[in-house]
Amino acid sequence: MTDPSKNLYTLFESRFPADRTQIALETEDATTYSFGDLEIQSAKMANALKAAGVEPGDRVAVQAPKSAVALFLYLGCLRAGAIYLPMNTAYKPKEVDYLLRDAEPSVFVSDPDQVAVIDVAKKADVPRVFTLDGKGQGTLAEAAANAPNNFETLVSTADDIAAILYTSGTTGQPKGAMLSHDNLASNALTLHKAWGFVPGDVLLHSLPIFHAHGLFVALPCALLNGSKQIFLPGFNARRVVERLPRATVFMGVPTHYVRLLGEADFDRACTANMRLFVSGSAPLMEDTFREFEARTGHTILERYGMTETVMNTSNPYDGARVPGSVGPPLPGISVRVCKEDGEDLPQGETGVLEVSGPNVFKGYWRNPEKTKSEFRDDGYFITGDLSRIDENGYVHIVGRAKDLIISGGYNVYPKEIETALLELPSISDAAVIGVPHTDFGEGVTAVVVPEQSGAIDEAQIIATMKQDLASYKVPKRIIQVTEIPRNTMGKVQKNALREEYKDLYQ
Ligand code: MCA
Ligand code: AMP
Repeated sequence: MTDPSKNLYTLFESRFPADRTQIALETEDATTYSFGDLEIQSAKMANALKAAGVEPGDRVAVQAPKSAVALFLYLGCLRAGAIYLPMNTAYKPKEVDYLLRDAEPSVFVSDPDQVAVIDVAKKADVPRVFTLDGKGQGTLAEAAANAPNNFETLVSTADDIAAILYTSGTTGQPKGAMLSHDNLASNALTLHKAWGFVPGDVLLHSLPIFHAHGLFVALPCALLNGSKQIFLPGFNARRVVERLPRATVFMGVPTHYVRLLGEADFDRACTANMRLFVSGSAPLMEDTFREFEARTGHTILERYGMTETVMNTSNPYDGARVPGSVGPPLPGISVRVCKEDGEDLPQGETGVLEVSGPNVFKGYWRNPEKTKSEFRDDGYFITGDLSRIDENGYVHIVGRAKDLIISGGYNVYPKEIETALLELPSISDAAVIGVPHTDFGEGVTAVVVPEQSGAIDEAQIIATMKQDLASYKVPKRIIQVTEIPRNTMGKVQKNALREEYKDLYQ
């Protein structure tokens, strides 16, 4: 589908407008950067990385706030053939430490304010540590400013790895999903076409750029279209509402849509210029879909994907967008519903969704066993999502075979949180569940048995957990019980707990 001699950046650049003075980015303070600036600044970044000793295939780990310069860094990595490894800015030093030791990057870029994280990187013997702040300033920006303006983008083969994104697992530690230039290029071209991008589109980009949604779905559609992006440092409903009249496309997680509906002036007038709203990363509630339609006249287009596969299915741009469904597979991508043992199920039955196509990643970093266990012999990747395919070929995600909570579009694996709880001397048993939450979709919730009789200090436990865990992972509530319900096999009855606490955040 894509020219294998092309680096993903080269593909983007081939779609930049001939007039390179056209605006590519407008930041929150109304600073603008042209497509010519993207070329020059990404070349400077590539040169700065090379001067810092980065060789093709080296990892460049980044935990920096979103900014235009952070985007130049991503593009510079692609151009230099380095593997871009973004980290959630909420990760605490202990979480960053694990990723650095696993990925062994040759460069780490950190927010200068994160002194403890920088310390961790030095102790992990990362050869070069640079800083980059939310204003795009720091030692990396200085190095780039002094670097040459031109860089010959490395010719990549289709299978060269462009990025590693870590995803946590149901059992163990986070694992790095390796995505090739071709995985990303093929998916970007497919989405750009499927979602009907046209000249003049303006993308309002308020997603983080450390996850697939903001980095591999939203961003490349705009770059391939030669479109301007209104590039906000994060999602803020008010700031989005203020800028929507100048945009045509918005992509967000369901929490973003719930919060937009909370703004009194979010209505038909404010969205009159909009062509497309896309939702994903977590299930969009039918109520949200309907209220959105009633308020704005727009139907949200829901799609479905994973870090390991980028996008798999999408409701149609032209045609029925069915609430509660994530649409048919995208062109060139095949899906099937199987039993846990891999046997195909007849159409209409519920099982685990498996996917195959040029979008499917190359495996987990330095983890061939894990890679093997998540693929079938015929190359299909096992998503762990329980699904059904209806008579029109539309996929419905009806649950998860994996023990996973999705809170505000971020994945939280109960096992990791349960392990952290059980390390606390005050807790003898723990189960972590997700229950309906009006803002985050699911609220991370812990049910614990104290070590000794007497009340636990909920606020104290939450504060302690936040020292080592990104705070979105930390339970919003910790409920004390005398016993955790288990079946005869000793397995925690999470369904019973979810039922019992289903109204906790309503
Ligand atoms: C922030 N907080 C959260 C979350 N985000 N708690 C639970 N779940 C969350 N998602 C907590 C913080 O820990 C903090 O708690 C408090 O809220 C304020 O933090 P702040 O950062 O100011 O929050 P916010 O700006 O309101 O952020 C909420 C958000 C954000 C806008 C919904 O989480 C967001 O943009 N999410 C999008 C995630 C995303 O892009 N996912 C795509 C994954 P405290 O005060 O206690 O410290 S890619 C993917 O899933 C696949 C590939 C796909 O299909 O797209
Ligand atoms: P991750 O790749 O770790 O960010 O998370 C991917 C997971 O998010 C998928 O396996 C699904 O469980 C979930 N997901 C993504 N998009 C949707 C959607 N539209 N509806 C339901 N679940 C979704």
